[in-house]
Amino acid sequence: MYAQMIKSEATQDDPEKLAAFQARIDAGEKIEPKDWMPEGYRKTLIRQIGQHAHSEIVGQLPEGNWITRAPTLERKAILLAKVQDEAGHGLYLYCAAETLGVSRDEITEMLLDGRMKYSSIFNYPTLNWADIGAVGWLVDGAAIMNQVPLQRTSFGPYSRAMIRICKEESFHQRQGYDAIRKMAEGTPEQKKMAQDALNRLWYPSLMMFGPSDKDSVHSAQSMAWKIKMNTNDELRQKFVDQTVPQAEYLGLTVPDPDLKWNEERGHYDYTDPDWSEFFDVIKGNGPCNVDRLAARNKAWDDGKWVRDGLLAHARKKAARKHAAE
Ligand code: FAQ
Repeated sequence: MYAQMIKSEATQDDPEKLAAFQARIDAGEKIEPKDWMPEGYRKTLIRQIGQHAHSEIVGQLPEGNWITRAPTLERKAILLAKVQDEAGHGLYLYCAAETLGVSRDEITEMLLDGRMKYSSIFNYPTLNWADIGAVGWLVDGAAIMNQVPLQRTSFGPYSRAMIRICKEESFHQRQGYDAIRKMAEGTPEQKKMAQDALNRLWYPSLMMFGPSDKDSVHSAQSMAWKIKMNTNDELRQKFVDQTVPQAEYLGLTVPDPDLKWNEERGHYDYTDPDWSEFFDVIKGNGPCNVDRLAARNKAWDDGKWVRDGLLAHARKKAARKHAAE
């Protein structure tokens, strides 16, 4: 419904303004919040930035789950820092979305009542410590692959948020690779856990890039507006090409019997994820959708007294200032 709203409002824009706007995009200019923009551009950005922000926040849950059970003090400190970074990324992105005229409360409520999405990956559970390594390696690895090009996205505040986020994401990916390497080089039981984590998280990680290009409803317009810089399949292929040698280095096997290097294409041929599973997960039927939304709703409800207190304080301060003028 939200997507339909975007399309119908996009058609109401003045053709001359639309052409001038497109010329700015084509010339590589950044669009800033006070510039004229088509309604569809604004709404598409709110959808994508909002979904991205929600992913950072919901993404804290599967990893936060393991902070108290990290195997060493050092791993605990690293994981704690990483999970805090994700909260920071969410905040940068909510701020970027706010410049488009939507409040943080509004888009949070759209997440909480299911009108807005977050990344499908966070609807899969983290069952053991090897999963935490695999999340850093694969999930942050996929996130970086998607986010590095977004540093060049056409909307200024989103682009600037992505530059800061990418610096931290590369540390996240490395800490994950280091954790999974330790498991892969450990006892036979630890190596088995690392392989099992890769088996379960490989296809959900490929799903992070979105549906295949033929089923992607937003890619063409988003790429014309340079909101997105690549298609979903282009980035998925880059991720596969980068990750397979990393798995080989670890002595782990990617769970795809048809995976093979294609000399002619200069890329790996690989098997697509089960797209019916992907669409089912984004409809709310993944293994953890209910738990994730329940946890976010509880946090929102539990924090109401803090928000109310801060608002009351701000109102009182404004009233005092007004009275003194
Ligand atoms: N999950 O037409 P397209 C992170 C939806 S990184 C859920 O191709 P689009 C870091 C899509 O919204 C993860 N829904 O859509 C971290 C649309 O539905 P709608 C977050 C998905 O927008 C690591 C429909 O399918 N990163 O969190 C997914 O052009 C570790 C049709 O799809 C970003 O969000 C999905 N995977 O392309 C944090 C990056 N894929 O809205 C903690 C920015 C598609 O019409 C721990 N986002 N859908 O109802 C993007 O680049 C794009 O939005 C895509 C999707 C590529 C995700």
